[in-house]
Amino acid sequence: MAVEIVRVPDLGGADEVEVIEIPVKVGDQVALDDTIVVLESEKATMELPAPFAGRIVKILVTEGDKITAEGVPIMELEVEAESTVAGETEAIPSPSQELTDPDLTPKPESNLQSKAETKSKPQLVPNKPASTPVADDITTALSTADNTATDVYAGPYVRRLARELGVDLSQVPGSGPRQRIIKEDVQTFIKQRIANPQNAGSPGSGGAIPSVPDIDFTKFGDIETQEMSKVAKLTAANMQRSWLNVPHVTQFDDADITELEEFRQSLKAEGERRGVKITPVPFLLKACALALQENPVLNRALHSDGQHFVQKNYFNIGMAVDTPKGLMVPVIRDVNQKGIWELAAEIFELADKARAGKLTVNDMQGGCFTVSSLGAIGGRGFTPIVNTPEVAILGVSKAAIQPVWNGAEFAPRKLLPLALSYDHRAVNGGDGGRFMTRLVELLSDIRGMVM
Ligand code: CAO
Repeated sequence: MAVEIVRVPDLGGADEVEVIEIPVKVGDQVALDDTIVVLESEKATMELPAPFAGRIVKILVTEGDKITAEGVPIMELEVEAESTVAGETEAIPSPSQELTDPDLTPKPESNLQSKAETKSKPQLVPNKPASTPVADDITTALSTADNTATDVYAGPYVRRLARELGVDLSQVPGSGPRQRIIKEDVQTFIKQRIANPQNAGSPGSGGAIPSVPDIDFTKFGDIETQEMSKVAKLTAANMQRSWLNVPHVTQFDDADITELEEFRQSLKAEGERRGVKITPVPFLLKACALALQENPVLNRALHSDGQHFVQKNYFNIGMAVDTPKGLMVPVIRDVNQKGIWELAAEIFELADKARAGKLTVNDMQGGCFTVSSLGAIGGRGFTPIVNTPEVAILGVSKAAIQPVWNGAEFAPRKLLPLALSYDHRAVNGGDGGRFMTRLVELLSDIRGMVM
């Protein structure tokens, strides 16, 4: 037995690589070519294979370590003497072999990567996300994780594992840095599927979804096939995931915004001076944040273990923006702490950035709740789809003046139609009703927003 040091191989031209995954632990027995470490540069991922079979006795790096030069020792492996190849590794002789086995004499300059190299050299393979995390390049539209089969963020090791186990990675939430799917995520996913076979989608379980047949539309007329944008693909994947996973309930109400509108009109001149456009949306965001504070049930997420809720004590709200490339949802942070002018300016800035395709991943992360306003476009109501892992979303339609009975007569009032969709696993009708009632109250009498 000898202990060999595994070192970082040629970095393939990268200035720095990060240790992003260590799929083994001390004591594990590994076979030749088993992946022992996954390294990631700005643009690529590299799996480091075990250069020989053996037992891991020490791991010298941790996830997140940055490595800037080849040759850095990363692991010690205890191997059968005959399974090593002279000159390929640095060997630490075990006490019993120290002076007897010339092949195991320490060779400080040797590089363990070379045996694997002669078989199959670990290579940097194109990786996601790209170095500049701009929404268009990366994988974010409605939610921050792109789990479509071709665009999931996972290394080759995890992809192979998923393939072997028959796991569709687009269904697996990533818990690694930047939502990277790691080995443990695949394992947890399988455990959950075993524990809840009804989720598995097998035909007998009632979970299977019949596919929509392909139709040759040319039989009926002229057609053209258009490439979907990345954002459109992501939106489609995220919508389907939410639609299939979330038991949706939508409830409706109208807020009387007559006074809010008068107040808003009175702010227009000052808005012009400040260079800020005041629309109903900042009032909506503010009212939602306050209603969320008072009804925290809507400000939580379901834990993937099926046993816990994750209660969020911050109030970040996503705002759906209609852009030429598709639907984007930038997030406005700490809405409860911001004033209307500040919110209006931020909405304007983020909506502009979204339309210019310049949102970063950071701009779209961390939402607790989403507001989707079609008020400027029109329509009397719609049922929004929850932006998972959030548990509720507010759909806002176009305000219109309508006759409202005030006890003595019908008076013309401006009513804003609201639709609240929520995940019934996390939010009960009572919670939804209380939230909506409070929201309507706040919008109908904005003095409540400053009290
Ligand atoms: N009822 C009536 N009028 C409304 C309104 C409402 N609910 N909401 C906004 N308006 C008015 C505004 O007041 C503004 O009019 P004035 O200039 O006279 O004040 C006008 O409509 C245009 O507003 P806007 O679009 O410039 O700004 P906004 O703050 O209303 O909306 C944003 C910003 C980003 C939400 C919006 O531009 C947008 O992209 N909406 C679409 C969201 C979407 O696609 N949702 C669906 C998602 S599911 O597919």
